[in-house]
This record gives sequence, structure tokens and C-alpha cells, in this order.
Amino acid sequence: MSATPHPERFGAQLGEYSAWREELVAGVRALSAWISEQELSDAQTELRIERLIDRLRDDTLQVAFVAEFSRGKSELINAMFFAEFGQRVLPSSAGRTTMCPTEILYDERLPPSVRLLPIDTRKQPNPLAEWKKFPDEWTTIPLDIESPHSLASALAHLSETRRVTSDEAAQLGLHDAGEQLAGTVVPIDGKVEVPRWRHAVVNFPHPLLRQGLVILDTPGLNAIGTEPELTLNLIPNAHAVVFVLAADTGVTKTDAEIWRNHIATSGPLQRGRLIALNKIDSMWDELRSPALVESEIQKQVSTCASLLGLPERQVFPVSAQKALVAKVNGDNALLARSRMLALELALAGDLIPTKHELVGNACLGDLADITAGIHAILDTRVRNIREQLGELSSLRGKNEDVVANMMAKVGAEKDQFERGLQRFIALRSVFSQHSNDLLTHLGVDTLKREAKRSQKAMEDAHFTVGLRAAMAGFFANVRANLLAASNQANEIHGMMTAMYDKFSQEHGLETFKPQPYSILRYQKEIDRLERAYNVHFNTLWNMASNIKFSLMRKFFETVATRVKHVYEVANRDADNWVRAVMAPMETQVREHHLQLRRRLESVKRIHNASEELESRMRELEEMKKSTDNQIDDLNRLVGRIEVGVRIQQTLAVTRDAA
Ligand SMILES: Nc1nc2c(ncn2[C@@H]2O[C@H](COP(=O)(O)OP(=O)(O)O)[C@@H](O)[C@H]2O)c(=O)[nH]1
Ligand SMILES: [Mg+2]
Repeated sequence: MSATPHPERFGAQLGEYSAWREELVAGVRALSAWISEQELSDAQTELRIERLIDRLRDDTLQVAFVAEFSRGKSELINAMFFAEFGQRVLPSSAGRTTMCPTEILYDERLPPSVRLLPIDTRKQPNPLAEWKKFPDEWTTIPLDIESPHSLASALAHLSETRRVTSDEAAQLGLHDAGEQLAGTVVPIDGKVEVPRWRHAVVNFPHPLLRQGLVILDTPGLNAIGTEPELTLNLIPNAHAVVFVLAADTGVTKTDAEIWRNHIATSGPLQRGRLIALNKIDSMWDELRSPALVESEIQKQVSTCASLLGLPERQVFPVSAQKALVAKVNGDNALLARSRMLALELALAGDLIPTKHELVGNACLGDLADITAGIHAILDTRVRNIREQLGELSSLRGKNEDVVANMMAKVGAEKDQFERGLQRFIALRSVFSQHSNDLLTHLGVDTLKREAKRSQKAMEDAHFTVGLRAAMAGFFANVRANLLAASNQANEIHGMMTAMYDKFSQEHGLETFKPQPYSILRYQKEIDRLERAYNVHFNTLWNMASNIKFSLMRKFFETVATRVKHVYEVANRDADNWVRAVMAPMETQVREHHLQLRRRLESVKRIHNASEELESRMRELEEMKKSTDNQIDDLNRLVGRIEVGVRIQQTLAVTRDAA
């Protein structure tokens, strides 16, 4: 197992991306080591740095392959990512197609394995995301990655099916299962064939997967339409979706349906959505001139593009099968003919710049929050030292009275500051009240109650109007909560801004402009879920009545789980935000108070013994120098990370323009 040497291949670009991410981690680690070495750290800061590193580490790139049965998704995945195994990793052949959605990834905390969730779990309303939390419910098959045979036989489970009565199929919410599979199986005694597994997770230590690539292989329309997790989460949230068509079938009715219902409406269209027009080898013909074959392929590309309403440059004619053979045999001419590298390049080109931007910006945002507190300490120190130096140099050669005056002045300043502290303490208690309110608006408990109530309303409703109203009510409530949270955050923001201004005017503390808390991205996700739900509502409503209610219930459960996830993220972000808003003020107040006490102390000493003055001034000069150095070091360490982020973003912009 080695990474592919071709620089233009997907793997090489992913490798560059991971190296970049590792560099960010190294930069953050260096910063973190420096912060604790300089004794500028506290538990909060350490925790936030650890979180940032974890987030960079756990960052994944999710690529979903979506299409109707037998378009060659599995073969495409084999050819793109697993050719160096010299054989097919995923089952792909006429009768052995993957029956259940399969995530292929590597989580080093778990041994290599295939984990399979039985289809029977569909009889219960719990969404897939819930089942993922209970490993015991999954059948685990260990993988021996050294043995190709073990790999193939473990993965063969992905194609397993079961025969059930049509009643049971209905209970499973698998309405069209019989029809969809009619081509491969002859139904006897009224039984229908259904997949044995609902979902599979292949944990596989492949170099690309180690670097955070997550591949989702989906079976045909039937499975996509009946598994809400795919419709509402896995497909729309994938960083890239490859929609696979086959040259020998063109755009069929179900292809168009998958495209329309599951891809076109599910996210920003232009970015990260690619069409692979597979099996172009079926058009190769030794008796026709290459130019003629080429023009026919081109014609197919235009037809597909216009049927799907896309520019032609988003459609990539390929032959997955020939690409796999070519890669295995090192046949460069065949590889070129398969046109696989163009698709790999486009996929990397779509995926990686987007990730650079997302990950880079999130990292810089976190860093700015983390370092704000440290800047506040250092700046307060420098300013205090400067002030003291000014004070002390004005005392040179002065008599005792002047020194006594100075002592009184500093003492008064300290007293005034301590009175200001009372106000600060009062503010802090109002602040924590407001913060609690903010977090309550984003509380998962309130949401759960609301979801239950809506669920009940939906079950009681037997007509479209009632169902729609219950659903709309649920979303309206969620929005109202987000808005209330936003208002609360604005209030906190206003209060803190005023407090920072006041402290800076009255006590000369650094001015600090806290960032506002924005709920925009959660609102967008809620909008997306509601849109997706509405689209699928119509599809579900037109299904046979014996399964439609159970499917609707499943969809609602998944929507509720996704909304819960949005709340959890919003809640965690809000928690971080309130800390980030308050921390610099706390540090500044503490630091300023300390400095005032020190100042008073040193004037007192000078008052008692005049030779103290020069030595105290030397001491302060030293302190100033070392604090200035600390500020330089901090800027250098943060600057190194910023440069890393920005270079990649500039490259991405240039690449986009090209
Ligand atoms: N001629 C040709 N057949 C292909 C190609 N890719 C896949 N196939 C065949 O199409 C069938 C379905 O492939 P598979 O990868 O299982 O499709 P999936 O159901 O979309 O995952 C298999 O018999 C493959 O051998 C290709 O590029 N050219
Ligand atoms: Mg397949």
C-alpha cells in the first residue's frame, strides 16, 4: 500500500492538503508550548487550544457517490481510490451490487472492520444517527487488511439480501423493494427481496482514508429515498457529490429523479457537484474512427448537461472499469483513454480549495479568540510599565514631599479602581444571568419537548393540511428560539462593549471590540432542512399509504435529530463566545489591579529609601524589554499560522480563476 506517485491524482492533492493541516497543527502546538512556557496560560486557554487541535485533527473530507443501481459507482470508487490493491475492493459486478449505503473511512481508534446495521432497525423510528451511538446493535466483521481474500469476503456482506413478505417489507418502510430488484431476482411466493443491512461502515487503514477522506457509496434511488439520514444529512453535507450516469443508459427517469430530489436541491449547485458519465468504453468501437467516437461521447455529454441543467464542463465522460484495469496494469495509454484523471483532478479542484477556506478561516477565528486574552495581558503590562517609568523618572532628585504626593496619587488611583471593581463584579453577575438565558434558548431539552409535541400533532393529523401545519409550527418555533438567542447575544454584546469603553476611559484599560455572535449559519441550516423536508413531503405523500406514515415519522425523527445537532453546535459556539467576550476583560482587570498594587508598593519603598529609585527603574526597563519580546514572539507565532492559511487561500483563488 503506497500513495500513488502521479502528482495530478486525487491522492497527491489530498496529501498536500493533509500536510498543510499538519503544519497548522504544528503552528498551534508551538504557540501553545510558548504560552505555557511564558506562564501566560490558564485552564480555559489550554482547553480551547486542545479543542482547536482536535478539530484540525478530526477534519474529514466527505465525498458521496450517488446514482441509480449499476451505473458503476462502486467501480468508480475502486478505480479512483483503491487501484493499488490490484483488485476490486468494493463488490462491483452484474449480480453483486452494494445493497446498503456504505461509508468507507478510517478511524484509528477502532480496529479495521466492516460494521453492519441490520435492516430490522428500520422497524423502529430512531434515526440512523442514534443507532451509530450503539455499537452493540451493529454486526462487526474484522478485516485482515493483509489478505485480499479476507477483504473481499468481508465486503461481500454489503451485497447481502433477505426475502421477506410484502407485509414485512411495508413494516420496514421499503415500499418499492420488490419492484426495484425485479431485474435481478424472480419473486416467488409473494416474497420480496430486501437488503439485509441498513447501513455499513468500513473501517479501513488506507493512506487516503487516514488523511481524513470519507467515501460514501450509495445504492439506488430506492435506498436513497427511504433513508432520511442520506437525504437530509449525508448527501447534502458531503463536501463533494459525484453523480454517476452511464453512457449506455443515458439519463433515465429515475436518474433524473435522483438528481432533482437529492442533489440539485440539496446544496450550493456549482461547487462540489460533479457528474461522471461512466462506461464510455461501451461506445468505443474499433470499426469507427476515434474522431467519430469522440464526437459521439461529446454528444452524450451535451445531452446529459442539458437534461440536468448544468454547464457541460461539469460532466466528465469516463470509463471506471478501464481506468481500474489501466491502473492495475500500469497501462498509461488505456488510463488516458479512460479519462479518469480529468475527473480526479476536477474532484480535488472542487473539494480541496473549499476545505482550505473553511478550515483555515475557522482556525484563524479560534486563534484570534484564544490570543485576545494574552494580548490583553501583555498590552496592559507594557502600558503599566511605561506609566510607572514616567512616574519614577519624574521623581528623580525630588524631595520627600513630591514622593509622598506621588504615593497619595497612586493610592487614590488604586482606591478608585477598586470602587470600579464593584461595578465590574455587579456586571459579571448580570452577564452570567444573560449568558444562562442565551444558552437556555439554545437548550436541547426545550427542543426535545417541542419535537415530541410536533410529532404528536403529526400523528393525530390525518390530512396533509394538519401535517403541514404541525411541521411548519415546529420550524417556526425553532426559528423563534434562534432569534431569541440572537437578541440575547446582542444585548450581551452591547453591555460588554459599553463596559470595555467605560473601563478604557476611566482606568485607561485597552479598548477591545468583542465580535458579535451570529446565528446566520444555524438559520441557514434550519432553512435547508425545512426545504428538504418540504421536497420530500410531497414524494412521501404520494407513496402507498401503508408505509407513508412510518416513513414520514422516520423523516421527522431525522429532521429533529439534525435540528438537535444544530442546537448543540450553536450552544457550544455560544458558550465559547461568552467566554471569549468576557475573558479579555477579566484578565485586564486582574492584571491592572496587580500592577496598581505593585506601583504603590514601589513608590512606598522609594519613599523610605531614595536609592531604591534607580534600581526599581532598571528593573522596570528589564521588564519592559522582556514583555516587548513576548509580544514579538506571540505575533511571530500567530503570524506563521496566518501565513500558512493565507498562502493556501491565495493559491485557491488563483486556481479558481484559471
Ligand atoms: N463497460 C463498463 N462497465 C462498467 C463500468 N463501470 C462499471 N461497470 C459495470 O457495471 C456494473 C455495475 O457496477 P457497480 O460498480 O456495481 O455499480 P453500482 O451499483 O453503481 O455500484 C458492473 O457489472 C460493472 O462491471 C465501465 O466503466 N464500463
Ligand atoms: Mg455499488
